[in-house]
Amino acid sequence: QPSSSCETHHVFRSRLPEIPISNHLPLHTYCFENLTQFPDRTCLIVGSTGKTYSFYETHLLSQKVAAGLSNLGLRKGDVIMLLLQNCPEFIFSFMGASMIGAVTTTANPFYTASEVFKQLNASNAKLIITQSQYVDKLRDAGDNYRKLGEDFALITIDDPPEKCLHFSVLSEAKETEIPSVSIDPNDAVALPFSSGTTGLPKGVILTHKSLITSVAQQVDGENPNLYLTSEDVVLCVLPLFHIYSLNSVLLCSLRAGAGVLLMPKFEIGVLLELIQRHKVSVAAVVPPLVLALAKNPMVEGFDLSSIRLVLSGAAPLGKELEEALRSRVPQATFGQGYGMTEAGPVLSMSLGFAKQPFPTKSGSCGTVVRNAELKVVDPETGSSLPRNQPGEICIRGQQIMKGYLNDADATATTMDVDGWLHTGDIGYVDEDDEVFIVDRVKELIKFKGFQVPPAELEALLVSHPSIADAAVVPQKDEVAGEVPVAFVVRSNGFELTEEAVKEFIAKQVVFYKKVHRVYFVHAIPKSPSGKILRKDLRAKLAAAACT
Ligand code: 4UW
Repeated sequence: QPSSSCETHHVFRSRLPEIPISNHLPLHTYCFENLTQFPDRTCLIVGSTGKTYSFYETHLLSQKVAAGLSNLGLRKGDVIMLLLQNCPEFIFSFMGASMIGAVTTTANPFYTASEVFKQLNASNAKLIITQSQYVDKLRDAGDNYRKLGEDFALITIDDPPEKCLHFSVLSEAKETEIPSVSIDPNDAVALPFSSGTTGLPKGVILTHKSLITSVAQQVDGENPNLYLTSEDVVLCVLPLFHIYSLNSVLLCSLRAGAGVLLMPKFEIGVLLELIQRHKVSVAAVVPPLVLALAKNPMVEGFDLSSIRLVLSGAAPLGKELEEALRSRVPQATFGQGYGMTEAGPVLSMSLGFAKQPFPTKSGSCGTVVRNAELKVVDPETGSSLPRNQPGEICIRGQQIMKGYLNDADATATTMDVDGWLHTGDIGYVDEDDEVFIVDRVKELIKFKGFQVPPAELEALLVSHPSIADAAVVPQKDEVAGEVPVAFVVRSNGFELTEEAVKEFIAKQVVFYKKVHRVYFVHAIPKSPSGKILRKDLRAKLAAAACT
């Protein structure tokens, strides 16, 4: 497309035609819009008990929870936090909150107290829905944090400990008591946290419009990019608190009428048994799960012939692993999706999953979703690049976030004035419109697809009295993909061991943010403006690995 200047703009689009998207609706209305076509179909299967909920029941329970939340005083715009492993209550709460115009922030139940409270404070959540085993850590926050009973209430889905309510206060409310609220498409509905391209975790404002657009880009239209039907059973073992599972597994399945098999955690034996028993047809996975399915000898003992699609994403996947998986489940179509929380989250998805599929190449992360634009820019000049030239991937469309919560600066550095979201990923688009990711220029470290923000670990490290300065960078790891390692400058005259540093961090963070190695150095390399030269440190690691 020629532009007003002499410069050429290279913008890539889907091979699928644009479609009309009902993103004027509230998210729950859109997701349950086709309900009358399959009210009695199984919507949710609880893997551990075999209990099921039909689409009708799932909708009704979501309505009851909506009324219950309202009875507790929650109003439009208020935030609730879900601190849950995958379970049906997660779905009823998320959809119920949407029905009263409330916003859900999701967090990892394995977070330490300080990690939970940082998010609780930043999101201003008034209610946490969790499991009793996580309550103890929420009782005594430090003075800087919100207080149970005063600032926020706790509901548990199992036997409530002292000062907690049971989930039945929500699920046994009368669905007729839902207040009528008017919801604007630009109102927030979900508030996942992500560190984006730099800094600490921030609330990512996803609106009704963004999430509907993203789901529609995947499962709507005559030839959906991700073809799901009411005959499908979709594996939900990836945590719903992460946007990948929330959007591409849960919301897409609700919209398309597919059943969702809920597993609270990953255990290979249980997983294989459940795939066989419930005839899972669509498996949404991350690279470490691909590794397990491709390499674990237990797989041979199970019938996985029901699987027709395997979708991987959230971290890079090696070609060799992809090939190994293909030979284990030869009948299945394998492909990747590429997502980023801020992008709503899907940027690209394999067209091998379409109703009328396209051929795809190994290593590809799919093709940009429909009703969106993708460009690849030269990080130095900012100009867009043609096919097969790697640069920073940018995306534009109605699915992307509204912005970061209370952080105009971070929003402005991530989304430019023309509406392009800059991902911090380096990749290219080939002659068949397939996207390949080759590097990551942002700080973010990904451990098995989980976000590890270096800035968070650096802040903890320099809070140690014997540490003068610190930097955290990724080191390649065969199982996790990447692990965080630290470069540490000791304060003058202090003895400090690697073990002591590791332990200091380990007790403050969730397991995947633990520092795996500590390298003591005399100074952290920095640019004249004081920015850590992470590239230099990564190069140092790579060089050390070769010697
Ligand atoms: N290859 C290489 C990939 C890939 C990747 C992501 O935690 P976040 O913010 O978000 C995600 C979301 C993933 C996702 C969502 C919905 C979906 O359908 C899907 O397809 C399977 C995936 O991970 O981390 C964002 C960062 O994670 C990296 C990349 O650096 C991105 O900016 N990443 N997917 N296929 N890297």
